Amino acid sequence: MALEKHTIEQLAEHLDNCELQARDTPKITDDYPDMDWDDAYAIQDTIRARKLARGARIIGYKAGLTSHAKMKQMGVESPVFGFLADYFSVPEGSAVQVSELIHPKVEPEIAFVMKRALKGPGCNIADVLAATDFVLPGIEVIDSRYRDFKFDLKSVVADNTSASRFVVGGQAQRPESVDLRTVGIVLEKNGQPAALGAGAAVLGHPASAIAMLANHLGKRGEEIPAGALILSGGITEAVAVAPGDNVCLRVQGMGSITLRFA
Ligand code: OOG
Ligand code: MG
Repeated sequence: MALEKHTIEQLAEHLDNCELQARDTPKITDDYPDMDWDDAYAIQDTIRARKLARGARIIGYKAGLTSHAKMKQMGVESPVFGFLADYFSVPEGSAVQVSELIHPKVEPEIAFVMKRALKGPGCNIADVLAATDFVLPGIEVIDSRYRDFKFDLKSVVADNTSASRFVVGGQAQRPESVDLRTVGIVLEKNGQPAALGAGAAVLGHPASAIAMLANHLGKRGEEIPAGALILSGGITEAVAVAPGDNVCLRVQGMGSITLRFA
């Protein structure tokens, strides 16, 4: 660790407040260029502890930057992991208030719900599928706290990987009844296709993102608990949204979900 404990606490408070007050900030590595990976995850963990102390529950995890489209869009080259708090979840078909956010973008994702705990190291796609209860479509609303979405990997990890809101829905499927590599998706904005892709865009198979998450947590002595909901990462580049927009994600064989922005 390169940062002092009080600096980690101060940065966590700053980023948590930026989220709650919908304020942006320059990326934190501008002031702390020596920050290391442990510091970045320690800041994220401190943000999680602050939310738990305020009464939020942690319901799962997210993987991010798991597709080439996303890595290219953000100019980075490896996946990152964050947590999902209960209040990030919005009901299917409801309206997200843009005034509560900074500069939201939507991402088409495949969500996993686990029936058994999964602990790395050594987890692979087969282990993930065997531990999965069901998979279903998800739209993640990301909202980096960094000005103009300009960040590096350590800054984005500290900022809980831009996590903000998400919706899951459509028709859940058992993992053995869909081929998540070839499953096609269309993300529509105001009735027009805005992005299209297939599951394999996420690390060859969306379950690889879950395996990487389990292996990442395993290194820290943690595991994915049974019942966790996990977003496996944007299949396409993220699409900016504004008040008045209607977004619909259609996933082959898994129905569709909609979200409005007001
Ligand atoms: C980081 C979060 C990326 C995904 O699915 O790739 C992410 C960002 O682009 O702000 O959630
Ligand atoms: Mg995402």
